[in-house]
Amino acid sequence: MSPIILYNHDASPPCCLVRLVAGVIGVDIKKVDVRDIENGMKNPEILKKNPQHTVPTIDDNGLVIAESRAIAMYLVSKYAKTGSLYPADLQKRVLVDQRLFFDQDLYNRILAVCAPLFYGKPVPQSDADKMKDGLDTLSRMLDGKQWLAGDNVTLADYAVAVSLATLEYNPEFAIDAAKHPNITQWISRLEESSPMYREHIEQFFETVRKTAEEEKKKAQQK
Ligand SMILES: N[C@@H](CCC(=O)N[C@@H](CS)C(=O)NCC(=O)O)C(=O)O
Repeated sequence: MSPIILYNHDASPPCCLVRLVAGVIGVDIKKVDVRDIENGMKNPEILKKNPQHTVPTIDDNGLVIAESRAIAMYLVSKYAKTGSLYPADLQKRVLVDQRLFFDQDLYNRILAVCAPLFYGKPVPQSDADKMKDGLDTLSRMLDGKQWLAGDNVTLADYAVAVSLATLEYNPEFAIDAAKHPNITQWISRLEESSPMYREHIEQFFETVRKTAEEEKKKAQQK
């Protein structure tokens, strides 16, 4: 058995989710860093593997999977020692699934307030409003709850936390603890839940800050 290959970019939030989950469950991955994120996944050989030409993509001994949340579900289902991150019980699992689908939408809203930075453009008010509406929804989901789906940390918590970490690209939209205490308290709980989580998320924050600075400079030079 060869190690699992991860087509990766360190500044990519969905890649961060895969690295984080692999780290927490203790599965070895071999990173293949795709430096040019726009073009690097577009050669014919890679396109045959992943027509979406996105990172993250994994290749587990010939089984190729794209989409970070699908990869995370697969890794936990196949390699985790316990099922708590993605429970086998259908009634518990569907709650995690629901939040993971919610996260895809939330991530797109977050991306819409971060991506303009790469082009030196302002954030349209409608996108800012949609993102804030997403945070309000998340805050309601966490009302009176420790975790997003059930009584313990699940993939849903990790996925949404990584989406929120993406806001570091545009700190103007950082979570306001006074407005969203449910969210900031839940983030603190996650940080306390596992040293591996903390390690990955801190590394990601650092990479994002560095990348955001570089992109800002590039946009100013255009
Ligand atoms: N929904 C996908 C999104 C993946 C995605 O958009 N990845 C970006 C990098 S963060 C990418 O590969 N962009 C290059 C492209 O789309 O060609 C996931 O969660 O894996």
